[in-house]
Amino acid sequence: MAERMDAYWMPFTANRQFKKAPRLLARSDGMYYWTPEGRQVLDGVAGLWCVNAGHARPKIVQAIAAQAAEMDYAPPFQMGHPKAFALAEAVAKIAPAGMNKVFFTNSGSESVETALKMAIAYHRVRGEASRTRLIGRERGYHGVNFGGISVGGMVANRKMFGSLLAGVDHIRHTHDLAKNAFSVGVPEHGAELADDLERLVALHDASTIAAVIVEPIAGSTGVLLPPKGYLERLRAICDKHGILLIFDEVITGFGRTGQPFAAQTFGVTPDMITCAKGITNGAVPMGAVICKQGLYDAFMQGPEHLIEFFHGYTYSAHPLACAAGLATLETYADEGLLTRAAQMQGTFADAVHSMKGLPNVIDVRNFGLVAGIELAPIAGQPTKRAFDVFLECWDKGLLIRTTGDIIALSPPLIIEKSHIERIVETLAAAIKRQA
Ligand code: PXG
Repeated sequence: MAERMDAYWMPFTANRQFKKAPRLLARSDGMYYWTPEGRQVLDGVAGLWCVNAGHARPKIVQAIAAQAAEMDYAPPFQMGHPKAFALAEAVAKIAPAGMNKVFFTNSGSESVETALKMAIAYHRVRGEASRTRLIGRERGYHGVNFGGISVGGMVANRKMFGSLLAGVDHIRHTHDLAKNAFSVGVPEHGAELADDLERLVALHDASTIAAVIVEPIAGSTGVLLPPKGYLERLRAICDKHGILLIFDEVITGFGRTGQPFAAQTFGVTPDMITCAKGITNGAVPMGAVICKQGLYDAFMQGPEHLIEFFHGYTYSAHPLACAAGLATLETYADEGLLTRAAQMQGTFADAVHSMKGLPNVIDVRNFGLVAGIELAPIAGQPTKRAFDVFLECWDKGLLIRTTGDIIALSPPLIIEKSHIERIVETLAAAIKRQA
């Protein structure tokens, strides 16, 4: 096995450790994966926050197969195909009111780059070319491209890669265990952290700032929830200073929080939403930027024969992705999955909060069908305790995700109570074993 694994340089993986003891997945259906040996593994993380309708859904499988046979590829520049328009319309229909323009990409990272470029260009086409500064947040994750890691706030993702984008700054993150540990749903304390944006406006001047990008719920950095009132306050400050607000909904989009988008769940409408993952149920790579009519209109000036936005990808609105996306949105609608997290969140919250009191558990937090369980690190060996829990769960037939010493759960939205019970039983036993 070892030689045959040599060629593949695996992403975000401890390659040498993995290749010594590989963890392989070979098949998937519904709530489960199976290993090549046929061992069943319960999916506690919807693949990687993307398989919201569960695996191998027939409608999606058939749509992809049929599209591959009918038309494999169509160029997206100066050409179009019907499913691209249909999917854009379907996405706009479930997006927050007024957000009705959809630009397609192939991943969350590309959606972020697209949104950041749109923001800077938007100000320029309106005659405010000095607004080029981008503001992110500490502990933010916005994918791995240069714009995304520049506005992102994960040191390991940034420190190796030189000087990044110029003209970026960060507001403080909202994670405060001293005040908010074991909150059920959004935490009480910390709305005032949004005022940190006023500090950066005072430092840089609003006339230099194009946009602020935040995740409504930060996923990759360990399920960091927005304090009550925080997102509203951020919106108000952006409005006051003419700054665009971008919600990175790559993980919160498509039902994770109990509404199609977290913007709707939290009642705060940004100027742009970046999304990916759940748009195709993870079955074909795809991302999108959803924006307000006014933002699009600002570009639709000048001679009609000229390209308005010099940006796009060879695979923007790929026919297979569009077919998968349409079938995915139909599946979500048929089964009420975009609001199912709201129905299941009470059961899920009770189950995950039952882990309070287990050894080394210093926080449990939840919203919709997302939970974070934070463990005290082993002295001198950060990340090890959580990763050992991950390995133990894998051995016992449960897939979870860890970041630092935080365990994240984000199961498919089709989850039933019995799956929730099995996830929590397996995880609790693994946490106890690592004590
Ligand atoms: N923004 C956010 C908020 C994300 O969560 C991306 C952008 C980038 O998407 P792509 O498709 O380029 O990977 C993400 C991706 C984890 C984990 O462990 C989460 C992501 C990726 C890898 C791991 O939580 N989210």
